[in-house]
Amino acid sequence: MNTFKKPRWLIRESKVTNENLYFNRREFIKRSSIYLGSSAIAYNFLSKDGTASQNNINDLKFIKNNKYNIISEITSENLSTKYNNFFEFGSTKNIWKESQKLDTDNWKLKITGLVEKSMILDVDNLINRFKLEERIYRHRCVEAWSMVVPWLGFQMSKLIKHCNPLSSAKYIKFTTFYNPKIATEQKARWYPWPYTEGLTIEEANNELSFIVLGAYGKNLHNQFGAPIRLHLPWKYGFKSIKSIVEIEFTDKRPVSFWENLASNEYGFWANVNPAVDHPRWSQKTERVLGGGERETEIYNGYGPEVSALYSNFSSLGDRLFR
Ligand SMILES: Nc1nc2c(c(=O)[nH]1)N[C@H]1C(S)=C(S)[C@@H](COP(=O)(O)O)O[C@H]1N2
Ligand SMILES: [Mo]
Repeated sequence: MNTFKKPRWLIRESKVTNENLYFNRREFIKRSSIYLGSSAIAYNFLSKDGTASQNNINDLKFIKNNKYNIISEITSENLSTKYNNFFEFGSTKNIWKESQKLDTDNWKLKITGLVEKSMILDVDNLINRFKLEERIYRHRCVEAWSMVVPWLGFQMSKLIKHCNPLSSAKYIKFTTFYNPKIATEQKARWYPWPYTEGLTIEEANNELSFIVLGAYGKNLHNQFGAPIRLHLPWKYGFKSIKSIVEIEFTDKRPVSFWENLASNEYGFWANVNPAVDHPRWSQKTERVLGGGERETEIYNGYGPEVSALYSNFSSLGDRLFR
């Protein structure tokens, strides 16, 4: 069992309320610089070895969204950035050095498919338009390990609105970059590269669906899926696709990378549920990065936010959770 211990700095920050979300421009600049300062204090003590060998890691401005701060210990940056799944760079957890080869400068995000007008956005566009907030989310990998990360980003619903999807758009398909020259695992022909993922429009518009551009107060580490990834805390980790180059609105349900490889093990929905085992292992508990074990919760503990999405889906049975 996990003992829920609040880090000291979180208790201090908890004085800050949700009002901070409703700010005017001047207040934003003033407050965000305060957070910038405090984040530097908070995360530097968590990370013992420097990040000097990693690309382009700079502090970012953001506001805290305390609505989603879970009462649990944040995984130290040193652990969460050294234990990653990013199969483009290798099939072990130790890909952080390999992933530094990814050049994230001048990254373009294409918006395509069933939208009023296709668009190309860049990272600065996104940050300037949508502003960054910090959300501390639980992450539960289908392999039964978990972590807690302070992500920086914005609610996906804001981006969807900006894209003006047509009413015929029912799903969103996300695609990761394809560049076998630097991501050498992409030379393996038996994988259906590039990595893709999908959501229904309703799921993508849920308040929890988060476009991530940073973590631990800084812009995103390459191994976390720089410069743009998703985080969907109620779903198994493989749905949270990294290093996104394209968001396509479509009327067909996308077939994701893992579903394509093994649809009986990794389905489209992949909602966390301790009661539905993976065909090869139990999902009842999870190994917490940094130590300990905890009981896995349905929807990874986010049922209040997301269970209504699935109230008419009982006919899917276990498919909803695999
Ligand atoms: N493009 C891409 N996205 C990906 C993956 C991947 O291999 N490639 N792995 C997924 C899996 S299985 C998990 S658990 C998370 C891991 O995220 P983390 O390395 O930030 O912990 O990313 C997901 N997104
Ligand atoms: Mo995963």
